[in-house]
Amino acid sequence: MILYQFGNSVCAQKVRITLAEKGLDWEAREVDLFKSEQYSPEYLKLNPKGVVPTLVHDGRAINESTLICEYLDSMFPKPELVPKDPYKCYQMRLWSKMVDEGLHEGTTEISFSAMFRHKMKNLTEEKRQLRFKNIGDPRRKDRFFSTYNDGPDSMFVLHAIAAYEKAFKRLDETLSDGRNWVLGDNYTLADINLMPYVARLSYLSLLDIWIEDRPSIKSWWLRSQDLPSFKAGISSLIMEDEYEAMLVHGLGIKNRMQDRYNDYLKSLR
Ligand SMILES: N[C@@H](CCC(=O)N[C@@H](CS)C(=O)NCC(=O)O)C(=O)O
Repeated sequence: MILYQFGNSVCAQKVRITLAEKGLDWEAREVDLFKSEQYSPEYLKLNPKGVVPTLVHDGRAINESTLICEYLDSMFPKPELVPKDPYKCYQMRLWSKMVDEGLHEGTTEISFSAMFRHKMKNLTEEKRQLRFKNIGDPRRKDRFFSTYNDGPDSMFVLHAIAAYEKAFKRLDETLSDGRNWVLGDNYTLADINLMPYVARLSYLSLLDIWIEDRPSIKSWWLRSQDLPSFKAGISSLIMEDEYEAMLVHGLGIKNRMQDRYNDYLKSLR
């Protein structure tokens, strides 16, 4: 089993947690996003969107991290991460959908505006333009451009703040009956899909903006970090300098993020 990934990328992290849960052996192939290796003709054959991760299993390429995790669960059913009960399975997929339809882009915008824009500034003009050009997706280009130019003032950062608020509000309500995990006593892909997106905010030191007054989420987050699969899939694979970079860059935008969050909450009243 081969996983095409890029070190600290959030959607590769959820696949790595799932692989660890299933106790599977796999081989990593790094696709350096800052060298635009994701747009090489060979990689585009495996992943036409030019994104990581891609899992190659039995000679077949499987795309989309959420679908990769579900695929792994169908292929290797133990331990069960997708509930058999159809209603619970539907609920699990609603959480995955929320991650894919809002949190994923939100994490990208926040990470770009905090730190990746600085990395992009160090690229040559030619390499930077190649990264912006990507595979001809104007939406993605607009988002990259806006967070590169405007950092935490980008309109897309506001979208990110709103997406996280919606997710944390729902998570808080869900956990308020004292359950340990999103769907009850056992963690499922609903939890695993969320973990990397909460981890990124935490490593950027921005998580408390949303969860300061949400103790149920704080407990869920502590439980998540304790899982051996979380350590194997995320925390033990991040290098010291990456932790340091996330902390420093996150702190650099924290005040502005807090102000924008407060303004957003006021706008809801
Ligand atoms: N929906 C896709 C999203 C994949 C995605 O956006 N991956 C990011 C890394 S987390 C990526 O490869 N970005 C390419 C880039 O930054 O150019 C999935 O879940 O697999």
